[in-house]
Amino acid sequence: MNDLKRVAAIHDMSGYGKCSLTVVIPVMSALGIEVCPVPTALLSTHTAGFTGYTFNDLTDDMDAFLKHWKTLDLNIDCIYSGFLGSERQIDIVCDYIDTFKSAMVAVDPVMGDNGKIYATYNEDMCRGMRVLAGRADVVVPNLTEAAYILEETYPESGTLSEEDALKWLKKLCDMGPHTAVITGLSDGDELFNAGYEKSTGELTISRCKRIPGNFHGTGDLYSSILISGLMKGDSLKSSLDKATEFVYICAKDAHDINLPTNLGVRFEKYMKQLIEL
Ligand code: PXL
Repeated sequence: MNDLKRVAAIHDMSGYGKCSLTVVIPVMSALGIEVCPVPTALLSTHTAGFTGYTFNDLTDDMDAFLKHWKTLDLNIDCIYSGFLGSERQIDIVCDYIDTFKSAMVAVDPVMGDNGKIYATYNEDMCRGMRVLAGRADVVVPNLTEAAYILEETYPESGTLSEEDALKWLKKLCDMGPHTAVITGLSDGDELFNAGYEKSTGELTISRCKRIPGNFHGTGDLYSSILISGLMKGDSLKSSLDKATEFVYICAKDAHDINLPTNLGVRFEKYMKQLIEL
């Protein structure tokens, strides 16, 4: 019997500066998930902290992948979307959701960071992302993305109290998802990730020591571990804890060796630990 869970991973492929598929594929595979990539765009590097990168939009291929997959006897357990390259891609992700009706839909609404939207995003895409987040079962924004989705003001403090995080998480779930997680909140010298499930109505918090620096690709790393856990039936608390701990290990490593933040973290060195967490 094939008991591997299978994810359609809808993210870009950036050649250098680890993020998206170069994180999603190794990390989810290590955690025992079969990854079927649906590349949204092909870039020479990611867009944060590099200039002059190439960007090849793969919207037509995403459509063609789905057309072909529809002809196969293909079961998808989870549709997991991340960085999208155009407004039409948001509609295509919705077509995947309509096709693989029993799949869990996990949306990491990769739109921005530190209160700012990424260079490749525009207002129409933000509107589309709101619609897509509403169709998700699980949504995993950082604070910037949560603010855009909820049309809330990005807090000047760059974070939320646990009490406000709960309010925002409930609002995210009011849009459709049964589970919402806001990543990268902070509280003094601690970082926390906050989760909420409609079914229990409880706030779930995972904490670690805050490492200075905003390391690229850690959002993709976090979501990939969290979603792998949820796909395997682990609890929200255990999935949040595992993702928080592993991202901490990788961020600490990057900080300790002064790795430039645009290069992504060295998760490769800690894969064994990831599996054993
Ligand atoms: O990790 C988020 C991300 C993914 N893909 C591309 C990006 C970014 C963030 O900048 O540029 C291409």
